[in-house]
Amino acid sequence: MKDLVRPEAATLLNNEIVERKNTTHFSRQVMNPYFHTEVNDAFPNDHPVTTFLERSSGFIPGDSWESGCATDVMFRAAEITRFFADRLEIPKLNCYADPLAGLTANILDPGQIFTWHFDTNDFAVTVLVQEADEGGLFEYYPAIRNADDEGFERIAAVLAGEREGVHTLDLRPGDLQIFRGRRSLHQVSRVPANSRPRHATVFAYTEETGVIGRLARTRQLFGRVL
Ligand SMILES: O=C(O)CCC(=O)C(=O)O
Ligand SMILES: [Fe+2]
Repeated sequence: MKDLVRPEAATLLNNEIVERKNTTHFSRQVMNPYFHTEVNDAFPNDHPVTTFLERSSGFIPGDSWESGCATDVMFRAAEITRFFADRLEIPKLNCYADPLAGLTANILDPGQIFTWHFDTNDFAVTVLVQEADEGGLFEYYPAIRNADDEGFERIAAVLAGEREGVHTLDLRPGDLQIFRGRRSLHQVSRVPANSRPRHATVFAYTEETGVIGRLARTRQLFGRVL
């Protein structure tokens, strides 16, 4: 949704990121689209499970945002979650209850990339609040897998550089998107070394109440658990 967040509000969200940027947990690793980093001998070499690509971005964790700051208000406001639920055609949307992964900002500093992956939350809402000078593009292959078909061949092709089926969004500050990252392979392409950092606010939601992330994933992305 283009320009859903007004320019002055996008600036406010970005300022809240800048104020908390020192709490970002950056990690650099090679991982497969399922966030695994260990070789699995049960799969051949060119299989998505054994294809490891660089992720070098960072997250500002959920406990960096105090209740009542603009980012937190936007994440939790009943009017807004109602609006998202209507767009998704589901009865109700719950804030992802994970204290670190529920409300985050995704930071790509110069040189960084968030490679192809699937999310574990049901729905994510992102607002780009500071764009890179070039690169840092959100790219996705909609519904590349479903409950009956892991789509390994299609995924392997995208990981090898195939562009067919891949959509690229030309996001601008204030654009908001809702996506089902569990089924749609997606990435944020590399931000060049001489660019401004790319900042995106990320709101995670679930259909069930009280959902939290697994310990191993939490350690991997946030460097700690609560
Ligand atoms: O920064 C974005 O636009 C998307 C981030 C993302 O894919 C994620 O946090 O899982
Ligand atoms: Fe994602």
